[in-house]
Amino acid sequence: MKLLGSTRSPYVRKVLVAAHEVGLADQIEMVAKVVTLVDREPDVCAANPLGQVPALLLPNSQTLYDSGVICDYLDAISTRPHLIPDDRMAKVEMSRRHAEADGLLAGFVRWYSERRRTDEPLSSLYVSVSRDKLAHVADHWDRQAYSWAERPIDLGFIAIGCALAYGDFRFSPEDWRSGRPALAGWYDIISTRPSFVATAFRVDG
Ligand SMILES: N[C@@H](CCC(=O)N[C@@H](CS)C(=O)NCC(=O)O)C(=O)O
Repeated sequence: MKLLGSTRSPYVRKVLVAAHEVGLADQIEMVAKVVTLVDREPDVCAANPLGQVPALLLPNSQTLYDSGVICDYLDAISTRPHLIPDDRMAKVEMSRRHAEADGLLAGFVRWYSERRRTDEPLSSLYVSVSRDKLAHVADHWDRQAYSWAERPIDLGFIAIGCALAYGDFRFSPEDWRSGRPALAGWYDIISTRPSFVATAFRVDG
């Protein structure tokens, strides 16, 4: 399987962490593709009509996207304990955490592009709204994180770990840990798992 993606994309990292956790990382070859909303890439656009990474090319020429669908697929073909619960209500609860993390990531990615824009100065309203969203989501997680360490890893926890890691990678001055000891303590545990260590963000791919 070929994964079109970049080592600086949090969505790609989510897929890679999931692949490690379900024992399929060695079956995935990463093909480096860096894209942004305004920097399109022909191979990525050919694989995914949205022009986004990650996109997974399967040996039968099928292509899968987005990151959640790819994780679903990897979970389905794995013989290891699953990242997506079989129990329907447990799956709903997991999907909510996944959606929160993906929502925060979407905000981060937009905020990062806004910060890099050179044609006009950064909008202070835009920054304050983005900062506010980060605070609300991180506070919400901090209220629950004291019990997370005892729970098995799943796709929702992987997504939250990747979102916080992206906060460190691109927004370290925002210091999401400050005043959130439960969340920081939980992140210290999840981020030392081999799957997270093996997939650290890098700016060279
Ligand atoms: N919902 C998508 C989001 C993926 C995404 O936004 N990827 C970014 C890179 S981190 C991208 O490809 N941006 C280019 C674009 O949006 O056109 C997923 O979960 O895979």
